[in-house]
Amino acid sequence: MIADVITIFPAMIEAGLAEGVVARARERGLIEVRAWDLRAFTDDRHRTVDDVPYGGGPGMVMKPEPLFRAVDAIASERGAASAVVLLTPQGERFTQAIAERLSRLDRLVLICGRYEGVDERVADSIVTDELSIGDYVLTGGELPALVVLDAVVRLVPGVVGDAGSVETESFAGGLLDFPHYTRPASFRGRDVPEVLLSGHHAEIARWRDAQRVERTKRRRPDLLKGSDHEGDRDY
Ligand code: 4FV
Repeated sequence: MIADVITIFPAMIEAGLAEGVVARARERGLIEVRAWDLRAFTDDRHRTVDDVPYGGGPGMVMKPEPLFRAVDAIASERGAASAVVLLTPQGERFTQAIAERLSRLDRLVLICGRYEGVDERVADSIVTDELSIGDYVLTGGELPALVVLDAVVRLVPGVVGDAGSVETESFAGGLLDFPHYTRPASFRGRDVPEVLLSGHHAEIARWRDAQRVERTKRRRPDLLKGSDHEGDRDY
Protein backbone atom coordinates (compact mmCIF):
# COMPACT_ATOMS: atom_id res chain seq x y z
CA MET A 1 0.00 0.00 0.00
CA ILE A 2 1.15 3.51 -0.86
CA ALA A 3 -0.39 6.43 1.02
CA ASP A 4 0.20 10.08 0.17
CA VAL A 5 -0.83 12.72 2.70
CA ILE A 6 -1.33 16.35 1.61
CA THR A 7 -0.82 18.79 4.49
CA ILE A 8 0.65 22.16 5.45
CA PHE A 9 2.36 20.37 8.38
CA PRO A 10 4.26 17.40 6.88
CA ALA A 11 6.39 17.10 10.04
CA MET A 12 3.22 16.34 12.05
CA ILE A 13 2.50 13.38 9.77
CA GLU A 14 6.10 12.16 9.87
CA ALA A 15 6.10 12.42 13.67
CA GLY A 16 2.88 10.42 13.90
CA LEU A 17 4.32 7.60 11.81
CA ALA A 18 7.78 7.48 13.43
CA GLU A 19 7.15 4.82 16.09
CA GLY A 20 5.75 1.32 16.52
CA VAL A 21 4.05 -1.04 14.09
CA VAL A 22 3.54 1.55 11.35
CA ALA A 23 7.18 2.71 11.48
CA ARG A 24 8.39 -0.90 11.23
CA ALA A 25 6.03 -1.58 8.33
CA ARG A 26 7.57 1.39 6.49
CA GLU A 27 11.09 0.16 7.26
CA ARG A 28 10.13 -3.32 5.99
CA GLY A 29 8.71 -1.80 2.80
CA LEU A 30 5.27 -3.30 3.48
CA ILE A 31 3.83 0.18 3.10
CA GLU A 32 5.01 3.52 1.78
CA VAL A 33 3.69 6.73 3.30
CA ARG A 34 4.74 10.15 2.05
CA ALA A 35 3.73 13.57 3.38
CA TRP A 36 3.46 16.25 0.70
CA ASP A 37 3.79 19.91 1.71
CA LEU A 38 0.79 21.73 0.24
CA ARG A 39 2.75 25.00 0.12
CA ALA A 40 4.97 23.41 -2.54
CA PHE A 41 1.93 23.65 -4.84
CA THR A 42 1.34 27.39 -4.42
CA ASP A 43 2.49 29.94 -6.99
CA ASP A 44 2.87 33.14 -4.97
CA ARG A 45 5.88 34.21 -2.92
CA HIS A 46 3.81 34.05 0.29
CA ARG A 47 3.00 30.40 -0.54
CA THR A 48 -0.68 31.15 0.19
CA VAL A 49 -2.96 28.13 0.77
CA ASP A 50 -6.00 29.93 2.21
CA ASP A 51 -8.24 32.90 1.49
CA VAL A 52 -11.27 34.77 2.87
CA PRO A 53 -14.66 33.00 2.59
CA TYR A 54 -17.09 34.09 -0.13
CA GLY A 55 -20.25 35.31 1.58
CA GLY A 56 -18.22 36.61 4.50
CA GLY A 57 -17.93 35.07 7.98
CA PRO A 58 -15.06 34.25 10.31
CA GLY A 59 -11.85 32.45 9.49
CA MET A 60 -10.27 31.38 6.23
CA VAL A 61 -10.91 28.67 3.64
CA MET A 62 -8.33 26.46 1.92
CA LYS A 63 -7.90 27.48 -1.72
CA PRO A 64 -8.74 24.87 -4.42
CA GLU A 65 -5.75 25.46 -6.74
CA PRO A 66 -2.89 24.16 -4.50
CA LEU A 67 -4.96 21.06 -3.58
CA PHE A 68 -5.84 20.27 -7.20
CA ARG A 69 -2.19 20.75 -8.20
CA ALA A 70 -1.01 18.49 -5.36
CA VAL A 71 -3.42 15.66 -6.26
CA ASP A 72 -2.49 16.01 -9.96
CA ALA A 73 1.25 15.94 -9.13
CA ILE A 74 0.85 12.81 -7.01
CA ALA A 75 -1.17 11.16 -9.78
CA SER A 76 1.38 12.03 -12.44
CA GLU A 77 4.24 10.75 -10.22
CA ARG A 78 2.55 7.63 -8.95
CA GLY A 79 -0.48 6.93 -11.16
CA ALA A 80 -4.13 7.49 -10.31
CA ALA A 81 -5.12 6.96 -6.66
CA SER A 82 -7.58 4.21 -5.68
CA ALA A 83 -9.18 6.64 -3.22
CA VAL A 84 -8.81 10.34 -2.39
CA VAL A 85 -9.95 10.86 1.19
CA LEU A 86 -10.83 14.28 2.64
CA LEU A 87 -10.86 14.32 6.46
CA THR A 88 -13.76 16.52 7.55
CA PRO A 89 -16.42 16.67 10.29
CA GLN A 90 -18.97 16.64 7.44
CA GLY A 91 -17.74 13.22 6.34
CA GLU A 92 -19.08 9.69 6.85
CA ARG A 93 -18.10 8.37 10.29
CA PHE A 94 -14.89 6.35 10.00
CA THR A 95 -15.37 2.70 11.13
CA GLN A 96 -13.47 -0.60 11.21
CA ALA A 97 -15.42 -1.68 8.15
CA ILE A 98 -14.19 1.40 6.24
CA ALA A 99 -10.66 0.70 7.49
CA GLU A 100 -10.93 -2.84 6.10
CA ARG A 101 -12.17 -1.52 2.73
CA LEU A 102 -9.36 1.05 2.47
CA SER A 103 -6.73 -1.51 3.53
CA ARG A 104 -7.51 -3.54 0.40
CA LEU A 105 -6.64 -0.58 -1.88
CA ASP A 106 -3.08 -0.11 -3.17
CA ARG A 107 -3.04 3.67 -3.46
CA LEU A 108 -4.51 6.16 -0.95
CA VAL A 109 -4.38 9.96 -0.97
CA LEU A 110 -5.38 11.75 2.25
CA ILE A 111 -6.17 15.49 2.27
CA CYS A 112 -5.75 17.32 5.60
CA GLY A 113 -7.86 20.46 5.96
CA ARG A 114 -7.03 23.44 8.16
CA TYR A 115 -8.79 26.75 9.00
CA GLU A 116 -12.58 26.70 8.56
CA GLY A 117 -12.30 23.99 5.92
CA VAL A 118 -11.56 23.32 2.26
CA ASP A 119 -13.17 24.95 -0.82
CA GLU A 120 -16.18 22.73 -1.63
CA ARG A 121 -15.08 22.28 -5.25
CA VAL A 122 -12.31 20.02 -3.96
CA ALA A 123 -14.84 17.65 -2.36
CA ASP A 124 -17.12 17.95 -5.41
CA SER A 125 -14.48 16.84 -7.93
CA ILE A 126 -11.26 15.13 -6.81
CA VAL A 127 -12.39 13.53 -3.51
CA THR A 128 -13.81 9.98 -3.49
CA ASP A 129 -14.45 9.68 0.27
CA GLU A 130 -15.17 12.31 2.95
CA LEU A 131 -14.42 10.79 6.37
CA SER A 132 -14.94 12.06 9.91
CA ILE A 133 -13.30 10.48 12.95
CA GLY A 134 -15.93 11.91 15.27
CA ASP A 135 -18.44 14.66 16.02
CA TYR A 136 -16.03 17.24 17.40
CA VAL A 137 -14.01 20.01 15.70
CA LEU A 138 -10.22 19.77 15.55
CA THR A 139 -7.72 22.41 14.44
CA GLY A 140 -6.69 20.35 11.43
CA GLY A 141 -7.10 17.11 9.48
CA GLU A 142 -3.62 15.79 10.30
CA LEU A 143 -4.60 13.89 13.45
CA PRO A 144 -7.65 12.36 11.71
CA ALA A 145 -5.38 11.36 8.79
CA LEU A 146 -3.00 9.65 11.24
CA VAL A 147 -5.95 7.87 12.89
CA VAL A 148 -7.15 6.58 9.54
CA LEU A 149 -3.62 5.59 8.46
CA ASP A 150 -2.97 3.72 11.71
CA ALA A 151 -6.27 1.80 11.53
CA VAL A 152 -5.73 0.97 7.83
CA VAL A 153 -2.01 0.12 7.82
CA ARG A 154 -2.30 -2.40 10.66
CA LEU A 155 -4.75 -4.37 8.46
CA VAL A 156 -2.25 -4.64 5.61
CA PRO A 157 -1.12 -8.29 5.46
CA GLY A 158 2.18 -8.82 7.28
CA VAL A 159 2.12 -5.51 9.16
CA VAL A 160 0.81 -6.93 12.43
CA GLY A 161 2.94 -9.96 13.39
CA ASP A 162 0.13 -12.19 14.60
CA ALA A 163 -2.71 -11.87 12.04
CA GLY A 164 -4.84 -13.70 14.62
CA SER A 165 -4.89 -10.63 16.80
CA VAL A 166 -6.39 -8.64 13.89
CA GLU A 167 -9.14 -11.18 13.27
CA THR A 168 -10.38 -11.42 16.87
CA GLU A 169 -10.55 -7.86 18.15
CA SER A 170 -12.94 -5.02 18.81
CA PHE A 171 -15.58 -4.68 16.11
CA ALA A 172 -14.48 -7.90 14.44
CA GLY A 173 -17.92 -9.44 13.98
CA GLY A 174 -19.48 -6.14 15.08
CA LEU A 175 -18.92 -6.79 18.81
CA LEU A 176 -16.70 -5.12 21.39
CA ASP A 177 -13.66 -7.12 22.54
CA PHE A 178 -13.59 -9.44 25.58
CA PRO A 179 -11.64 -8.34 28.65
CA HIS A 180 -7.92 -9.10 28.62
CA TYR A 181 -5.83 -10.15 31.61
CA THR A 182 -2.14 -11.01 32.19
CA ARG A 183 0.06 -11.87 35.20
CA PRO A 184 -0.25 -11.55 38.19
CA ALA A 185 -3.33 -13.76 38.68
CA SER A 186 -4.25 -11.62 41.70
CA PHE A 187 -3.51 -7.92 42.01
CA ARG A 188 -4.61 -5.57 44.80
CA GLY A 189 -7.31 -8.06 45.74
CA ARG A 190 -8.60 -8.39 42.20
CA ASP A 191 -8.38 -11.88 40.73
CA VAL A 192 -8.29 -12.94 37.11
CA PRO A 193 -11.54 -14.83 36.23
CA GLU A 194 -11.05 -18.53 37.14
CA VAL A 195 -12.07 -19.76 33.68
CA LEU A 196 -9.02 -18.06 32.15
CA LEU A 197 -6.71 -20.01 34.45
CA SER A 198 -8.50 -23.32 33.69
CA GLY A 199 -6.65 -24.11 30.45
CA HIS A 200 -10.06 -25.30 29.25
CA HIS A 201 -9.98 -23.66 25.80
CA ALA A 202 -13.58 -24.40 24.81
CA GLU A 203 -14.76 -22.97 28.14
CA ILE A 204 -12.50 -19.95 27.71
CA ALA A 205 -13.83 -19.35 24.15
CA ARG A 206 -17.43 -19.58 25.38
CA TRP A 207 -16.72 -17.16 28.22
CA ARG A 208 -15.01 -14.71 25.89
CA ASP A 209 -17.88 -14.81 23.38
CA ALA A 210 -20.39 -14.25 26.16
CA GLN A 211 -18.30 -11.35 27.47
CA ARG A 212 -18.24 -9.75 24.01
CA VAL A 213 -22.02 -9.88 23.68
CA GLU A 214 -22.68 -8.77 27.27
CA ARG A 215 -20.27 -5.82 27.06
CA THR A 216 -21.63 -4.78 23.68
CA LYS A 217 -25.21 -4.91 24.98
CA ARG A 218 -24.27 -2.84 28.02
CA ARG A 219 -21.88 -0.35 26.42
CA ARG A 220 -22.81 -0.16 22.73
CA PRO A 221 -26.29 -1.54 22.10
CA ASP A 222 -26.24 0.48 18.86
CA LEU A 223 -23.68 -2.01 17.52
CA LEU A 224 -26.19 -4.84 17.95
CA LYS A 225 -28.84 -3.23 15.71
CA GLY A 226 -29.64 -5.77 13.01
CA SER A 227 -27.19 -8.33 14.43
CA ASP A 228 -28.43 -11.78 15.43
CA HIS A 229 -27.66 -10.73 19.04
CA GLU A 230 -30.16 -7.87 18.91
CA GLY A 231 -32.98 -9.90 20.46
CA ASP A 232 -30.74 -11.81 22.90
CA ARG A 233 -32.20 -11.95 26.37
CA ASP A 234 -30.18 -10.00 28.91
CA TYR A 235 -27.27 -11.94 30.29
C1 4FV B 1 -12.19 16.46 11.53
C2 4FV B 1 -12.94 15.50 12.21
C3 4FV B 1 -12.01 17.86 11.93
C4 4FV B 1 -12.38 20.91 10.88
C5 4FV B 1 -11.84 22.24 10.47
C6 4FV B 1 -10.07 20.63 10.50
C7 4FV B 1 -11.20 20.10 11.30
C8 4FV B 1 -10.37 22.07 10.26
N1 4FV B 1 -11.68 15.88 10.44
N2 4FV B 1 -12.82 14.32 11.52
N3 4FV B 1 -13.63 15.63 13.37
N4 4FV B 1 -11.39 18.66 11.02
O1 4FV B 1 -12.44 18.26 13.01
O2 4FV B 1 -12.06 14.59 10.46
O3 4FV B 1 -10.09 22.38 8.93
